[in-house]
Formats: sequence, structure tokens, C-alpha cells
Amino acid sequence: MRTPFIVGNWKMNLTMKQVDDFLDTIKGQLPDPNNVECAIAASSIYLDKLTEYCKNDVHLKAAAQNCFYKNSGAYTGEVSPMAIADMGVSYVMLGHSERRKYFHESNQMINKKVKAVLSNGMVPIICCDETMAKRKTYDEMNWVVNPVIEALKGVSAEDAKKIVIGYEPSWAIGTGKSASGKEIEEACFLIRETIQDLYGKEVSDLVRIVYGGSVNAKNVKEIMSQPDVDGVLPGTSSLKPEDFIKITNFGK
Ligand code: G2H
Repeated sequence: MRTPFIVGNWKMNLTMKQVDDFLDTIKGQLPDPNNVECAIAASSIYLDKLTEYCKNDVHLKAAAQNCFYKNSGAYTGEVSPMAIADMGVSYVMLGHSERRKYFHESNQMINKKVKAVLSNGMVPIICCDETMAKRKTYDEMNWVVNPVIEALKGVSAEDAKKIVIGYEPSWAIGTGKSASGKEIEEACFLIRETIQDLYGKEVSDLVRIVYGGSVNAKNVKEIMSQPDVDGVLPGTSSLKPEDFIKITNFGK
């Protein structure tokens, strides 16, 4: 019922030439979009190139790594959600742990961004973080659920159906050591239960939950086999087109 979703997060990497080479290499290599939906989250300087590519290749969607919550105005250095929607961006990652950590993004700010992205016809990928210290306490509300509740405040059920949640434990990000299938399922199940409490089963059955944190071509199959996991969010392993292609084929 939920189409698997693979979204590569390039973070602040690659040159224009490397982006060109990446897009040349993946052409014709990604799975049927009816079976697996694929996207790349690029930094804003590459979104024009990426959206132009996506207009001619239905196998890939363009995602942004962030945007502001206002459409226009005196906000020097920010990226307008209206402008990237107009370019053809489909998804926007919001609240990645690196945004929360280095740019002090709060749940309240992420909530404003979620609404701005939805009102511009794009889909937010709402990332929720988890530190090992929090997991050890098993304090479920702080664990992964609270950022989800805060991010969705004031979002209608109709809009909530479309969203993607990214579960990304900080302790697995960029470490080369992914969380185990069991740990991932535990958190994703809890997130789905939270969505059900907020909006009911019809909505929670439709929301896609993806896992990020040292995903690679070797561990993707086990991660994807978890019942509440609908996709993955590879960072480091999305930088090389060969690795990204393998991940979109679940390691084959
Ligand atoms: C987590 C992930 C991408 P990596 O941030 O969102 O990065 O796969 O390098 O751990």
C-alpha cells in the first residue's frame, strides 16, 4: 500500500561536475517508480540542475535539504519554499539533526516550515532525531515522538497523509554503524502509533517512515524488511551513483 521511498541526502557535498556525472550515471538505472520512488536531496545551489534532470526522468524526484518558512521578504541567505516549488522540487527535508545541532532549529520552527512546504504543494520529510542517552532512558515522549507531535501541530489529516517521517538516530549518522533492524522497527512502530493517535489509522497507514543513519547497499535489505519501515535515507552512500543505484534496488 505504501510505495517504498529511497531518498539520498547529499548534504553539503559534490561539485557541479560531480553532480553532472552522478546524473549521467543513474540514467536508466533506477527502479520503476511504481515500485520504488527515488529522490535526491541536494543543496539549494544544485536544485535547478536537479529539477531540470527530473523533468526528463520520471525515476527521480528532486528534494531540498531545507527551506525557510516565509515565501519572500527580507531574509538574507534563506531559501524560499515558493521559489523551490516553482522550480519543480517535490520534497523538502526538514529538521535534520544537523540543522537542529548546528543551526539551532527548534520544533516550533520546524512546524512553521512544515506548513510552508505543504502550502506550496511540496511534501515535507520530517526528520526526528534520537540520541543514545535518550534511547537508554526509554522515555518514549522525548525519544522520537515529541518532535513528530510538535512538527505536526495544526497540520490537517488531509495534509498529514502525504508526509514522510525520517527516523535518524544521531548515534548512527555518519558513523558507518547503522542501528539494527530491531532498533529501527521499535522506533518506527512508535512513530506510526503516534500518527495513529493524532489522526487515526487511515492516515497512519498512509504515512511513510524512512530510516537514515549509515544505510548502505549491504544493510538496506534487512532495514527494508521491517514492517514499519517504508524506505531509507542514505547520506554518505548516496554520493556515489553506483552505491545509490544498488540501494534503490535494495542491495541487489
Ligand atoms: C543521516 C544520513 C543521511 P549517513 O544523516 O540523512 O547520513 O548515511 O551518512 O549516516
